[in-house]
Amino acid sequence: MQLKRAFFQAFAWSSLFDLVSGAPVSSKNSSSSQTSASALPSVADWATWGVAQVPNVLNATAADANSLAKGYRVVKSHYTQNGLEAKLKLINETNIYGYDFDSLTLKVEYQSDNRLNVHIEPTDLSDVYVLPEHLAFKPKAESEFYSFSNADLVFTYEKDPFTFTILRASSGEELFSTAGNPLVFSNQFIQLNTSLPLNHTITGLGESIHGFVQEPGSVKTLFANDAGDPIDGNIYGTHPFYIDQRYDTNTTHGVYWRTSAAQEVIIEEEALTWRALSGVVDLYFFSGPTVKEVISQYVHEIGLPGFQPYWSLGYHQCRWGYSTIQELDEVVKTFKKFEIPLETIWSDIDYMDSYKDFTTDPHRYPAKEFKKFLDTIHDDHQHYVPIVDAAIYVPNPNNASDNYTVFESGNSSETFLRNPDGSLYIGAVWPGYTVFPDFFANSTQEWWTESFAEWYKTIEFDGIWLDMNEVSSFCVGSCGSENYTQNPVHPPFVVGSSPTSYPEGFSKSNKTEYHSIESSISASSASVAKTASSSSTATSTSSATLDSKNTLETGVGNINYPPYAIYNWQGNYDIATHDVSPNATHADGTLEYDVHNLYGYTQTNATYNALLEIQPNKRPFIITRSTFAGSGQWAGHWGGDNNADWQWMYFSIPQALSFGIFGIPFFGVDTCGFNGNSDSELCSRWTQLSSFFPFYRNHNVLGAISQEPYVWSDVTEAAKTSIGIRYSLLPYYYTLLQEAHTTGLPILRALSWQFPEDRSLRAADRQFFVGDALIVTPVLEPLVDTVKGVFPGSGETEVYYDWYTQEAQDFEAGFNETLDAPLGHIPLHVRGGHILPLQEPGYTIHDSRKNPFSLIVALDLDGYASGKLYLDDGESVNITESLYVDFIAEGHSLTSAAYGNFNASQPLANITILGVDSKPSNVTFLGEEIDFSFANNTLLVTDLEDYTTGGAFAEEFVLTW
Ligand code: MIG
Repeated sequence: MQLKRAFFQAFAWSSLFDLVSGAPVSSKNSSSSQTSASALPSVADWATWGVAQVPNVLNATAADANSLAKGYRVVKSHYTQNGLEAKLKLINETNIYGYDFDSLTLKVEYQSDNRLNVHIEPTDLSDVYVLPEHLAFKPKAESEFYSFSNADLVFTYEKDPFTFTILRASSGEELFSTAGNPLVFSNQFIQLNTSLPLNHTITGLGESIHGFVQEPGSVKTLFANDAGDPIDGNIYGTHPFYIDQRYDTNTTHGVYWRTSAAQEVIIEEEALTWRALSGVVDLYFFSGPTVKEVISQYVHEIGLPGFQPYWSLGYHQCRWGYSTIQELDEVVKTFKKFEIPLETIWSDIDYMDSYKDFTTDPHRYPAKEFKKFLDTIHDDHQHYVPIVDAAIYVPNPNNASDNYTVFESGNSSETFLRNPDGSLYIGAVWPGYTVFPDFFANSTQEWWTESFAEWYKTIEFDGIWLDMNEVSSFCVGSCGSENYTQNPVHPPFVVGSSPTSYPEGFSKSNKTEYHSIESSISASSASVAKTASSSSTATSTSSATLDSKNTLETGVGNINYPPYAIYNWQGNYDIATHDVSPNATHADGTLEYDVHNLYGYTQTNATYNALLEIQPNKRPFIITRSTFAGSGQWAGHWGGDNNADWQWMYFSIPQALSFGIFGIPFFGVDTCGFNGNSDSELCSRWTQLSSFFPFYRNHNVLGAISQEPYVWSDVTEAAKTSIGIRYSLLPYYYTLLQEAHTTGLPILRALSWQFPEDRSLRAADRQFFVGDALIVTPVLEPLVDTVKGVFPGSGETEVYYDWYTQEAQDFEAGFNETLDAPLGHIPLHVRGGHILPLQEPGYTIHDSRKNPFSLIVALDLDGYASGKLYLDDGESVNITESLYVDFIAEGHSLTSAAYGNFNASQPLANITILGVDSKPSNVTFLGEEIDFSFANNTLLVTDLEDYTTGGAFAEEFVLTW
């Protein structure tokens, strides 16, 4: 942990809060009941910031469990039909961060040739939370008896003290070994420590903003948290899974700890320490041996990604601050005016009546006009997705006109989280005092479904955006319990002031504008500096006055202040800051402490079920903020509150690659940046980068200057170019969506997955592949017109073609090439050996799907290429009609073979073949000689429509040259 960096981020974080505080709310953005926070009863300071903790990793004098604990010894063991079972006995009580369990049960299960489970739990389970199977899939043995002969993973152990090692049978290599380190297992602290080889390559472990590889020195906190994308801090989701790519043996394995506990992982030069604050040890090892196999093996076990509807691949526009339905309508019209494709228009919390879920503001978004608007966009084959927050407003019981049926019906069917004494847990979010749906309670699904169904009668949404589901609460504890009759209160800060920050290159690229706003910029940096120094004083004062709340307790332990303080990226590091507190209690008695990381996950599941109920044969489209292992089954994810700065644009790449690992391939970030003002250069580059991400949405914070692609002419042009490329690639993207859904393979792929033998690519995260065929090399910095990129194997085994010129590039393997990249141009290359199915772009996905197909065949150095296409109606859940097409080019001929019953009636227009040695003497299609053109080793045939009137792929075809 780099202390300096941590402090810097604490400043950034508090300055962010500063952005939304202090200034009066502009009338444009305020809702009827919103006013300055100071005028209303609000929550006390402690209830906002929590109680100061010293995170263990920042405490130089903290006890080191690894050197103090004595561990366990094996007292009894026996083999089972697919592994081993043993009793472990505590050697000596040390009770460092919790009360040690005296007796443990170890179960080792060989589940398949490539999967092994190590499960350790206290023999007496009375004070332990064991994650039930109905909440998160528990990988199962493939058969009752395991033959062991083909196992690639082997479990070995030492008895006294107990340590264990996982070996790879084929190489004898140690993949995971606790040798030399005691197992620590207490009621509030579990620790495993494995050795790692020097120069290891660890990826995964989310969610946080970081470079792709988790380098030594990283502390990863796994605790769902509403924090605006601090570098290395814990943010919205939790993914207790890592991949260990070994270059010496060219093999890769993965490790998953199936737990919902708060965790911390510390990565060092030669070790990885994994800590959890509750639960049991339930480790799964996946043997790969390739990275892609590891990902696929893991994702199969946590739940394959849901199949997104075809239209989800279109361009999405969103912002916080579309304050009226007229404004929303204007945005849609302006897109059309500028001929920029718009598939989906989104609403942030602006549409709500005083921020209450399932309502619309009667003045700014009157239901009648809202409906008219939705009818129009639906007629135009466009889509609408509104935000839904997790918290539910609690009306003032003393004010009869303050009624809110969503609360009343939820409350009467007991669907909300409670305090330990059984009263409602009342926190605070945008609407004021709020309660939180308890997705463990029996009646919650029905109430949640009903709330959506009822609302759908007036607002015909096409998908749902789930926010604030970490679950976020602006105060510590049940702060509203005593005073919720004083509602409405609002967040302890006021929203809506205009950011005065701009991206790094702005002062140079926008000299005139910069000079005219310079004074406000320097004023804002002065205020940031002030916040910084005051918060540093605050930090030291509070740690000096820190009371010793983090004490040991027996039973379930000290829930609110666990003895081991994790490095939680929030004010005072308190785990109750800015989210529902650990002692909030679920209907079945489960404490939020044990399942905090599952809140968004269970809510996403319930939302998926609700949408299916409303439209049983339409694939639910959900984007959710908080995710857990398996959330991909129901939703995609966006990268949260990033900043309109160049580095956050870069971070979107490793974040996307990581979410591919986590089984959530449908990922994208707030294009052009959320916090702060964007500018035309950043927005142009970002719009082009995001056009290659599965989820492509522009989103902006309240108060920031507009950043729709029509705002700056440079961006308009850049957007048209790259949206055009994306839409022409839709059949390729849709095929990748289907592949992700059926195999778990990510859509965006790291260079190190595509070329696993090349160590120089281990951390490459400024470029990425889309599927296997395309490599994107975006500009990630201001004021440049070139970009560097690597093209693995080039000139040796590989050839890459420039997308725009279609010419084979004279690149050199292992060399950092400099590519031309003037503003508005994003370098894109096709890797030889692949065939891309394309379709002529239209304004919407619906229009695009009506246009003719075409193919790009990029031959490899041996004149070979292959590719595939998947098609269906794009929205059914139960798919009864589908089409699979395989393409192969070799020996101067291209064949297509289709099977399936989906009728893709659009004809084939063109075929382009890249890398043809010399001009052919003739070209035939379906046996007939046809016209062609040839230049720069590219063969182009056009006007194939007449031959394919029954549909491009209805008949198998052969093209020869
Ligand atoms: O506390 O709904 O990440 O995308 O614009 C802020 C307002 C709440 C956080 C989301 C962001 C959204 C914002 N929300």
